[in-house]
Amino acid sequence: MTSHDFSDYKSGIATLIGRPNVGKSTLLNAILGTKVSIVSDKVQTTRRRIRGILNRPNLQIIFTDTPGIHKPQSLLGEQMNETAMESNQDSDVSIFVLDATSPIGKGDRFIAKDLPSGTLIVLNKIDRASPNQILKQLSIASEFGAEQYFPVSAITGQGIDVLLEAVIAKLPDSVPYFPLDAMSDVPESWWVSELVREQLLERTKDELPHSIECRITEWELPYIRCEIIVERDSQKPIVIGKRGQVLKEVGMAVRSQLNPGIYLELAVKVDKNWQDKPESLRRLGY
Ligand SMILES: Nc1nc2c(ncn2[C@@H]2O[C@H](COP(=O)(O)OP(=O)(O)O)[C@@H](O)[C@H]2O)c(=O)[nH]1
Ligand SMILES: [Mg+2]
Repeated sequence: MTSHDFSDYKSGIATLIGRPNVGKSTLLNAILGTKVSIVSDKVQTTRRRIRGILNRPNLQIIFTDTPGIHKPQSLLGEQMNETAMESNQDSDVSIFVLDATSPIGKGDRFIAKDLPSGTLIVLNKIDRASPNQILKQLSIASEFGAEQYFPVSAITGQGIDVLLEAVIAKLPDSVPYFPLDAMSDVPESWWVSELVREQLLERTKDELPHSIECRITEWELPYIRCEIIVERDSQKPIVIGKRGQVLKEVGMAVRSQLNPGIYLELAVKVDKNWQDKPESLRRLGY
């Protein structure tokens, strides 16, 4: 970095905040053009703060994806809300994401109460909303008194460039926070455990997605061992599947996203009510 001239450089943190499932993680991936945060149709997929880094000549934006703010039903849930609120207050640009396809309600208003000034409001999923619906949602959102409003689709990419220009306009003059070739602050081993969890979310339903956590217990490349933790004995066979079918599919789907030659072992373990046990949360790194 010593050879760089950072006299005309901008860098800052932009935080994505919003209810679960409005598309924050999908939007982050769309902005960066690469997958840094896992996505699912289940709420509360994102449990920790994840940073994705956008590098352009003369600027670096550190986008922060946060867990969706929700009514907490466990100690983990409470911690997730705190993480999200705190990172939003600490950022240079606050981006509040709303869903064009579902009613703006109590959950959104709860978050809107604490928005920093200068917040940008994004109305996502416009690919699935009619022009009338988009206008209606925007007019409801106008009560939040944001500085600017951006209808976008994280899936089709519509509106993303305009949003990005607005974020750039708000960046302070600063040297970069991260190396110029960094894409995210997520350690590789944690990323692999997230990919495992993403595949499991896709294959489970009801309350099971919330009960699942994954952690890497061995990392001796090309050998990786990932433990899948569930909350009840009865959940174990569902995650394993008939004759191990679910685990087999999960393993294949994850390996296809990793460097060739990786050997991934998956093991399922029960830790009763891990979401409410401080020592379990600590062990899992929350
Ligand atoms: N149609 C449509 N679906 C979207 C869009 N953005 C996200 N989704 C879907 O909404 C669901 C939740 O997305 P996710 O990014 O995990 O939401 P998060 O909880 O806010 O991070 C997933 O099924 C996404 O595929 C969008 O722009 N259009
Ligand atoms: Mg998410």
